[in-house]
Order: sequence, then structure tokens, then C-alpha cells
Amino acid sequence: MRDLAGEVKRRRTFAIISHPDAGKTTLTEKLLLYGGAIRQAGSVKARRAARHATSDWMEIEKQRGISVTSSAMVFDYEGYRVNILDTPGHQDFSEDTYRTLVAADGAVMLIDCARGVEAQTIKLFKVCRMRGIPIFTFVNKLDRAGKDPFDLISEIESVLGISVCPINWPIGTHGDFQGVYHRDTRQVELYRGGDHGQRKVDALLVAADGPELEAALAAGYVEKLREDIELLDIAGDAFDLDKLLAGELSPMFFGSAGNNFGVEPFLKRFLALTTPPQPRRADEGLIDPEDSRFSGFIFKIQANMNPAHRDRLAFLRICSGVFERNMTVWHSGGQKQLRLTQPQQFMAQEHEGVDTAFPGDIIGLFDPGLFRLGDTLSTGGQLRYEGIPLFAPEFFSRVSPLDSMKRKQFVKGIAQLSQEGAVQTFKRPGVGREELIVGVVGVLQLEVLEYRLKVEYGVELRREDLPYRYVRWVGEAPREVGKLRLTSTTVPALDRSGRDVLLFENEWSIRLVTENNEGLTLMETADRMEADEMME
Ligand SMILES: Nc1nc2c(ncn2[C@@H]2O[C@H](COP(=O)(O)OP(=O)(O)OP(=O)(O)O)[C@@H](O)[C@H]2O)c(=O)[nH]1
Ligand SMILES: [Mg+2]
Repeated sequence: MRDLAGEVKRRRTFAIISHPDAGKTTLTEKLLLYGGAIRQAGSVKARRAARHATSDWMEIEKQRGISVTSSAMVFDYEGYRVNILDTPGHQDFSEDTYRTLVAADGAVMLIDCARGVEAQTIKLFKVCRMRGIPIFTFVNKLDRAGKDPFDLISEIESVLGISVCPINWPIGTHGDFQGVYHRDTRQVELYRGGDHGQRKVDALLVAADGPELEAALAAGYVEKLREDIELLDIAGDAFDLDKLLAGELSPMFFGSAGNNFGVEPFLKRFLALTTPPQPRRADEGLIDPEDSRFSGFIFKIQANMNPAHRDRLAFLRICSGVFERNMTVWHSGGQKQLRLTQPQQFMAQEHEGVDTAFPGDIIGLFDPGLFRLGDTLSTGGQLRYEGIPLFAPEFFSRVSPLDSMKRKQFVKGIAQLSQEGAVQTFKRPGVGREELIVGVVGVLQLEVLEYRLKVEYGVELRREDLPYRYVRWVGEAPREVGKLRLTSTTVPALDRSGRDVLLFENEWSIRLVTENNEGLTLMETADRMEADEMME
């Protein structure tokens, strides 16, 4: 019998979130570097270098230097098994980020020291709050001149409404970063040299209270640090695990992911302060990770990660019990038993086979097209974890293949991307098979759609952008949708599962239609359905 309790205890599964460009992918890389999972880190926008960040594997991400999709990676560090989820910051891909947060037990929120709390960080922070997951703060890019750290604390507290507890403190914040002071050990960690973060950095540890500090650090810094320490000891919030777990307190760290400064001390303390997987809510109540029944859910589907194989992977977050290769599980989507062969774990695009996995782990399953987002897999009974809702898209385009001979590949590509959750498809009733409307949360997703159809399916897309900005699912309706009193710019359509929706150009129309049709309820999100009627 495997030591399930012991394996759960050493698991840490978390997502890195923030506004675009704060350094999530860079920090992910550096954590992998310290976990020994890579020997030399690639740089996201390395100038002449041929190496790219390990987690930004998609061609389009390499070209633009942004993340357009989340990625999951695993590494070991000092006895811990760490599953890390790098998420895209751009709001156009926030649907992916939201889904990924469902699979995480905690989040690390990155803040660019010069920019402070930015718009997208606020949104993502709120999602973490809603989900009740603990949030850690890493203030990044300390190698550059930034805001005063005390001002950053006030900004986080007032803008996000969360208390922060600095675990370490920066020395030199005007682009002259020297190192960090560790409040727990009262030691100063000073950094020297480095090779722009490709390899681990050398650090010198000195006691903050003794005479060695004066020898190692210029007098001005020593004096400033002593003042800061005094202020912190009076003003700062103390660490409190209950408050962290309740989402009321965020432990705060400072560093420079780009240079590896402060990365390892962050990792060490983060792993020690955060908790292993907790019980999760399913239809029959809370399921403990140590429950002997295996269970987990699918939160991400991604095709063509490796252009040479053209495979499709479903990402499973394990919630309870022991996963074993070739095990037979009940699949909530297909409503039947199925055997899980060839499970994989990830180092970005490289993956290796796994024989066993435990709660907190994220594994990839080869998917012949069986899985849908939100599906539960379990043994010992039919279990369902809470579904992952469909979010209302805000941009719509009518799409067709430029070359009508490519219709088959076109349908295949669109079906795939809609199952991944990247786009949603709609059709107007009675308009015929040729017309297809795709809806996305952000316009960059349309670019990704065009790009991926071309590269992965060999289809050039004809795209005609439509004026709609809102879609609402029809709940209760007083009469047939075709007979509702609509505004001249509102059109009825069907979603992928054949459910009635209305497409609106503005909020004003939504209001008017609601007023003119008593008893009509419109919904902003919908449950995911298993059926793909339109595409077949
Ligand atoms: N000066 C400095 N630059 C950094 C640091 N960390 C990351 N960067 C740079 O900031 C830019 C953005 O880094 P990424 O890691 O791609 O940021 P991201 O948060 O993953 O961005 P998205 O995924 O697109 O939201 C890159 O050019 C990095 O080289 C740092 O500590 N200091
Ligand atoms: Mg990124």
C-alpha cells in the first residue's frame, strides 16, 4: 500500500498570476531551474538566444514573447513535489486563467515593483478571493528602480483589500538591488554577479545584527535597512496561517526573477508556509484527498502541443486517492467506465510517462476526443466535481475557409479549438450549414484561432467581424425565441449544444428586450454540455 497521506502532505500545487509582463513565465522558469528540472533557463525575450522559456511552448508565444495559454509543470525540491501552473496575463486569455485557478490550491501574485497593482492583477485577485485560495505576493523586477516598498504595501492593502506580511525585505530599490533581508532568520542574503539569470546565482548570507554586515554592505544600505526593520517590526502584520487560508493575509516577498535574486528563498519559504491539497467540493460533499477512492477533474484540453505528434491531451487535476496507469475509472462526461493508458507529466512541451500520481498532481491523458472541460474521473462510485462554467464571449466573427475544399479540416479545427475552450461557436437557426459564428472573450483569441487553423490544420480563414458584444443564454422564455420582441440589432442564435442564445450589440438592447418580454430570463454564463451537435 502506498503512503497516500505522506504523498499528499508533500504536494504543493499553485498557479502564478498577474497583469501581463510582470514576469510569471520568467519566475516559472527560475523555479524549475532551482528545482533542478532544467539546467539552463531560456529567457522569454532573450535577444540573440535561441532558447525560449520552457513553458511558452506555442510557436505564437515564442514570436510575441507573451503567454497565450497556461502550462503545467512538475518538479521536486527538498522533499516537496511541486506542480506549478503558469498562466497568461493578457485579459483576452483570462478564460484559460480562470479555469487553471480551479485546478490550483494557491496562487502567487506577481507585482512589477515599478508598476504596482495593475488592472488585470485586480481582476485575477478577485477570482482567487471568490475561490477562497491563499495568495502569496512576489514583488518582481527589483533590479530596476521601483516604488518604495512601504508604499507598495499600502497600495496592495488599499487597492486589493488584503493585509500583507513581508517575509523578506529588499535592500536597494533604486535599480541598485543588493539582496534581501529575511525577517524569520534575521539574516541578509546578498547577491553577486550572475549571468543574467541563466544559472543559479551566488549568494552570501550574513547575520543582520552582527558586525559582518558592515563589512559586506555599504554603510548607507546598512543604516537604511536597520531603519526599515524597526518600522516593519512595529507596523507589519504578523504571519497567521488561518488568515492566509481565509484569503485575508498575503505573505510578501521581493526579488528579481530575471536575475534569480530572491527566487530560492522565496521558493523555500513559500513551500513551508503553504498547505498541501485540501478537501474539495463535489456533488456528494467534500472529498478528502486521502479518500481511498481516486478522483479528479479535467480543467484543460490542448491539441497539437507537439507538432510532430498532433496529439490531444486532457489535463487532469487529481483530487483524491491514488492514480495508477491503466486503471479503470468512471467518466462523468461519457457516463461510462474507461481505462487510462499512457498518462503523462510535464516539463512544458516535453513529457514523460507516469505510473502513479497523487492528489495535487496534474497529469495529461491522451485524449482521442472523449474528454470535455469539467469532466470528473473517479473510482468507487459516480462522482462529479463542480463544473467549470462557460463565460460569455464579447467578440464575434463569421468564419469560413477561404478555400471551400478545406471545409473538412476547417470543421475539425474549429471543433477542436472550441473543445479546448478557446472559442465558442454559434449558428443562426435556418441559415444553413455554411455560416458559423465564433465568439471569443478577447480579440487576440481570434488571432490565435487564425494562426492555429493555418499552422495546425492548413486552413486559411475568411473572417468577418460582427458588431455583437454580448451573448446571453435564454433561461425561461414566455414564448418561442423566434417570437420574442427583439430590437432591430438583436439576433437569436444557437450555441454549440443547440441552446437558445441572443446576440446583442449593446447593453441597452439587453435591457429593452428584458423589459419588452415579461418572464424572459437571460444568463451571462452557462453550464458546459457534453453534446457537440452543431459540429457533427
Ligand atoms: N528587469 C527585469 N525584467 C524581468 C524580470 N523578470 C522578467 N523580466 C522581463 O519581463 C518581460 C516579461 O516577462 P514574462 O516572464 O514573459 O512575463 P509574463 O508575466 O509571463 O507575461 P504574460 O505571460 O504575457 O502575461 C520579459 O522581457 C522578461 O525578460 C526581472 O526580474 N527584471
Ligand atoms: Mg507568461
